[in-house]
Amino acid sequence: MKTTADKETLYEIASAFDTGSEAVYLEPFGSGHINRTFRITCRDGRRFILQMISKTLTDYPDKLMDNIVYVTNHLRSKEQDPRKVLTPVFTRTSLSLLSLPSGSWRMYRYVEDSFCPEGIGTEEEFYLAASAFGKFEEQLSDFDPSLLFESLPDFHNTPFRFRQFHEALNKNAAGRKEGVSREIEFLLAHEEEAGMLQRMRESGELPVRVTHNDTKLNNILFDRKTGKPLCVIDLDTVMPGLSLYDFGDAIRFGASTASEDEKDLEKVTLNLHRYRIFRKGFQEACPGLTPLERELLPLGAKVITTEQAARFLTDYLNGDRYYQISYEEQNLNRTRTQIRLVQEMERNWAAMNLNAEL
Ligand code: ADP
Ligand code: GN1
Ligand code: MG
Repeated sequence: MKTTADKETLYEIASAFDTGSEAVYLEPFGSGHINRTFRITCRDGRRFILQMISKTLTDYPDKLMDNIVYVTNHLRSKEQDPRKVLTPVFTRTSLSLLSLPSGSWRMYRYVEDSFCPEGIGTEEEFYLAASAFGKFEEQLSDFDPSLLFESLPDFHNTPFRFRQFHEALNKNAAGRKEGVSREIEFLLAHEEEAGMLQRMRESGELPVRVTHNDTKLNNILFDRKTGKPLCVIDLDTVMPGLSLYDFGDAIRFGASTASEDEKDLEKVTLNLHRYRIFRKGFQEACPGLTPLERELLPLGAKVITTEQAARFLTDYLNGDRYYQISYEEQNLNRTRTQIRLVQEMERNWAAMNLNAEL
């Protein structure tokens, strides 16, 4: 939002939605890597989130919004408190998505008196996040996953992510391949193991469920007054998937001792205590997990972290086309932290697999 003209356009976009009164204030909001998010304040004081869905995300933003409407309707049938379910706001012509040449826009009710924990959050917040993501899955366990459109096909299909990585290596579009041979070697050595979950999904050993697929802590809104989770947000990736993806991605992000783009790799390790409390919270909130799913939770963390390293390196090799970056080597730094985290998981593998005290 650089110029006044941009701002005027944004107000026009906001006015297409059924907000009840006119938007009088608008500001960029949040710190996601993919979408552009704004917070709108209307004349009557009510606030909303206006988001442009990134063009890199999907060719079918309308179907993605259908998914979000189905899922939030289902959750709302199980929750009395409106602050506990993300609520889409429709356009004045009753559409969940506004398609414009600038992109695809949507709106949500802003959840007042809420916050997203900073970074990885406190231990308490991380434990509560496990309950919230677990409850989200549990509440959707009676929703038929096949009713959802696979809006981001192969999102956590790790062999597919590795195929994209191989393509990026072959093209070497940004001429960066030569500088990252150690990272490439690490990923190639882990490719076989990283494909295990997808193979077990295909063979039917692991059940396909409705999953969130992007379980970073900042995708949960907490209540500012009580400190308890209110609702799960960022539902773009809600699709048929594996529980192990949701568990694994949360560990990847929230049990690391350093930020995703930390340059000093000595700071990156796995906080086993945080790993255990998240595992405890997730298992408690998801009583329907099968014995095999429970057993493979550590592998979920390792696979998703390896996959994320491959995704970041792919984007680096392609010239930073997918993840927003704020400096030149950010995707490489992100790759390196993920690789270090996988190594730290390997070092702590026995402890990660010990489920005795849970
Ligand atoms: P991204 O895909 O870019 O991460 P999110 O949907 O997670 O986008 O939104 C970005 C940020 O905006 C969130 O981390 C949160 O701080 C804020 N946010 C999103 N939706 C709401 C909402 N309904 N109420 C309050 N804050 C919200
Ligand atoms: C993206 O949008 P955000 O920042 O919550 C990405 C996730 C990655 C994450 C890495 C739709 O999440 O898959 O794990 O960055 N989301 C999408 O930080 O690709
Ligand atoms: Mg987000």
